[in-house]
Amino acid sequence: MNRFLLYDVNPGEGFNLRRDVYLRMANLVKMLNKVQLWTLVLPAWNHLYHWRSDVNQTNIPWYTFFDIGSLNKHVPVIEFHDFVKVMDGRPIDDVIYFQHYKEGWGGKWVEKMDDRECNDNHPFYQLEDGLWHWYMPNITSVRFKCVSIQAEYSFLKDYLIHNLSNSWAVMFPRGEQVMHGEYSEWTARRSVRFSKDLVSIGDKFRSTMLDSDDFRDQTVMEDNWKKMKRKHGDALGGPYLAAHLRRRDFLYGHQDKLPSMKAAAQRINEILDDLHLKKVFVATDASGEELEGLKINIKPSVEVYRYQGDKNVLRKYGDGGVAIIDQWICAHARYFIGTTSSTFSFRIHEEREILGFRQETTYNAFCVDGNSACEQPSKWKIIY
Ligand code: GFB
Repeated sequence: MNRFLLYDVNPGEGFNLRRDVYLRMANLVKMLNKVQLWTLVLPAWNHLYHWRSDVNQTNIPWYTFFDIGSLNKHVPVIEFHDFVKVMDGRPIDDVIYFQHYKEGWGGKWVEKMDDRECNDNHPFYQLEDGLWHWYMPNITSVRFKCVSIQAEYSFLKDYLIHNLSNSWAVMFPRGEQVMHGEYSEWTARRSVRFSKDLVSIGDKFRSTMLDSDDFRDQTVMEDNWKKMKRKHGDALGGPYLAAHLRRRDFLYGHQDKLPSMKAAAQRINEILDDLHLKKVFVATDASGEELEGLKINIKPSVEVYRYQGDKNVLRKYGDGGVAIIDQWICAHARYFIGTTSSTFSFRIHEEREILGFRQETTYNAFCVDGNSACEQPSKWKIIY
């Protein structure tokens, strides 16, 4: 029997943490497949808090953003809309709603999970048909329960194989509640490649605006990620500096870590001088007006670029697609500097690690004004 694992993430979480939760679930499915045949159902992308463009951004399949063939080389995956066809009206068996222990962690890390009363309001409700329903159309469940958990994803392997042995499909709506685990996350991470369409839009921007192409930049990739192994220093990068400047809600949540636009421009000027570069690519969620505050403080001899998808790109790939194109361009720069604590910047670090950049050119972050020696991002060395 082919069994299916569905998952989702707390609706408030952003795109790049969701990508991280995918790694945990994919690795769980990897472990399960050593014992039984399991397929991971990719949750359709629905309107996220940060996606503000005036285009329809609901029920977006993963192939819009990622290369499904590459994901499938790590574990069997299926798009949500294809799973709905497989279901053919049949309910799934179990929805397990993970939550914290209400009483806290208890000071000592032990892996555990227990059936508990639900802590929060959740979107699941039982109707007269006896089935559990929620915001996903066309999908119901026979059983629902809340489970308090503190564990790595590997802890769930035995639970799924033994405790839920009769379930053909199980859903974890709060996948972010389980932690990373024993498998090398890098294998799963390497399997998450961007869709060829988005890569090609990013490459076109690199070549027309930034004099950047894979051959000269030493960033040619193998078609099959399993065959790609790079050492630090193999990649050179295009002749531009890339900066990720996270603004908007970060200005409130992380104001102690964010530079003013003036300070960011000063730092950009310094790096450009050091590296003798004349172009800077800025990825940001800042408003146009805020970005002007940066530009006026960058040396006049420097060309400043930002990628903003035209209407067609936005309609087809949404804000998620534009963000990926930004990340792709940042990943190919000679030098990258990002925003402390932003998962958007973290995903760029990983992309550059896969491409084989020297770590000094990747793990850099802007400092808050007045503290030029702030803590820099920790280095996550690729392991093959
Ligand atoms: O990706 P994300 O989870 O990263 O959320 P953080 C930030 C979102 O803002 C991205 C947009 O997914 C994009 O939609 N965004 C940010 C950008 N920077 C850029 C950029 O340079 N270019 C483009 N095109 N879009 C966390 C959130 O954000 O911040 C949490 O996940 C919470 O929900 C926390 O809001 C404060 O880790 O930066």
